[in-house]
Amino acid sequence: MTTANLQESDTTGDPTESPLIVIASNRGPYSFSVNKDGALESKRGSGGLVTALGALAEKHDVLWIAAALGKGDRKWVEQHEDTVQEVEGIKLRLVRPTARRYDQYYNEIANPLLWFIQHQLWDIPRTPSITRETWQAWRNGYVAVNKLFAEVIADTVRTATGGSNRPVIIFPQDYHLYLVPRYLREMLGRSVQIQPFVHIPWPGPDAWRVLPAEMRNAILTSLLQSDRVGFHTTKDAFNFVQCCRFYVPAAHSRGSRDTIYFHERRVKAHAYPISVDTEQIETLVEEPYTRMLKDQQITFIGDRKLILRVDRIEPSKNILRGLEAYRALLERYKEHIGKVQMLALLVPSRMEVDEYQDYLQAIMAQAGMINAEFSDEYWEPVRVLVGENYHRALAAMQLYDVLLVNPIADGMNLVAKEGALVNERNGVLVLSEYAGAFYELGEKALTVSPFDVHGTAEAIHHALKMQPDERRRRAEALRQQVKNADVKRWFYDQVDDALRASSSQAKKDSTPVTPGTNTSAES
Ligand code: GDG
Repeated sequence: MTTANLQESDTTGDPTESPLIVIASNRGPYSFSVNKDGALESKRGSGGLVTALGALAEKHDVLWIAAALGKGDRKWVEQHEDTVQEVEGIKLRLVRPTARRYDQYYNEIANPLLWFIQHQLWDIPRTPSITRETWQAWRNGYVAVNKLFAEVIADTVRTATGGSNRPVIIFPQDYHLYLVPRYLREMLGRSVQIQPFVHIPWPGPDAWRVLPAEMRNAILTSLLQSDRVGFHTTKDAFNFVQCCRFYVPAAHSRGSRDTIYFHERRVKAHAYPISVDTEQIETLVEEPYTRMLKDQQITFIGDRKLILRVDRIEPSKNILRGLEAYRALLERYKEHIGKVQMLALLVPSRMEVDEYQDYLQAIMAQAGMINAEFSDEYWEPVRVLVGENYHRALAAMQLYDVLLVNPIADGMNLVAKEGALVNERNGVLVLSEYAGAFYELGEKALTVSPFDVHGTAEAIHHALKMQPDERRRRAEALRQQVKNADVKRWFYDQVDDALRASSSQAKKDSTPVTPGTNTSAES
């Protein structure tokens, strides 16, 4: 859908009003810091979600609500006295929980518990261990911060609509904000569309058994206060339906794979596969800085074949088994020795957490061992670059012969899509069947089980030996797939569905209710 028809859509009781779209996420599109003159400077944020929504919010009437993360953010909020401000075209308001509550919500519940459950990263005999502190963090941190988010969203919506009939669609993003739908419904009633999107995998009921029933039910029944819940794949949506059926007594699916009936309301679980901003990426690769980095990399690679990976330093990305597979490749197929170059571009993430530090140390040790075993005076088989540089990642993505994307679990994995879009060497994608991207790109990639180190080594070998015609055919098909469904489509498909539901809700509200009428938002 385009902006034009977004504004023309016949939506609620007052179709002349364009919708108010509210995005709520933990991390905002900008962060603020105090420069040496004491003034506040804004910096565009990083991460998949911001990459996806950033450009869109600049072009459309979107209001974004996020948490104030650092000192600069808090100063920005103080300066603006909790009002909405426009920053480089984005209307922004920041939520300000206390540092203690934020720490409990983010560092004790969202990341160590929910992320680990949804990526199934447990070492079950030892972790997780839900202690009294975890319960305190749940109640005083996660629940409280979600409630605060809902209060700020409700207040902002009331101010922005001024009691008019303007359609309001609220998109709470990701696992940090699972309880927002429940509180928003209590505060704003059924007049708004609430449509959360879950960016990470949603596993089936068994994975959720590690979460105590009170927490699990709070999450599920809150999401069931939404009008619709968005996921990357139909598998995630199906798993959500199964979890609700299994754990929530009042939830029924009536045989459906994508719908839950909860207290006579219908809640849809729908797949909206996220993608990349193709226009923005095509501009970035043309920038002189990216070109300069690309030239440097061309010199570094020489006439070797490039095996690339680009990831946050994150156990779910399966970087260690990727290195093991590379070692297995060099051991089994000696013909590649000296003829290939592995480049791992790793972006620091959650480095204050012990497990993440240990994981980086293990990666460096593993890479070091491969280099110790196979290098010669002219060749270093693995180069690991740790640091944040998106331009460098885009430069390398243009040059790979093989892109290795082998996560244990991944909501989507935008690197697979960016690589497909910008690569200039008809590179082959070696893709885990547990990345969300598998459902769109799997047929044109070489797919692997992330646990199968031998199979991954074989796939890399196959990719390196693939005939030029087949490489071209696959690369072209991948590129087309990404071009045909970019991030705008992801966003507008959700807006479209929400507007339709909003319109049908408005019609129902204006129809006298007779006993036995189905009160669902969609029929
Ligand atoms: C979560 C889900 C889902 C690379 N180097 C740098 C940098 N990048 C870019 C990548 C890519 C993005 O960051 C990372 O996105 P991913 O999708 O790979 O992974 P997550 O960060 O785990 O994102 C994921 C996503 O949300 C969207 O829903 O796909 O499954 O886990 O675009 O190229 N970005 C910056 N500096 C770098 O050095 N800023």
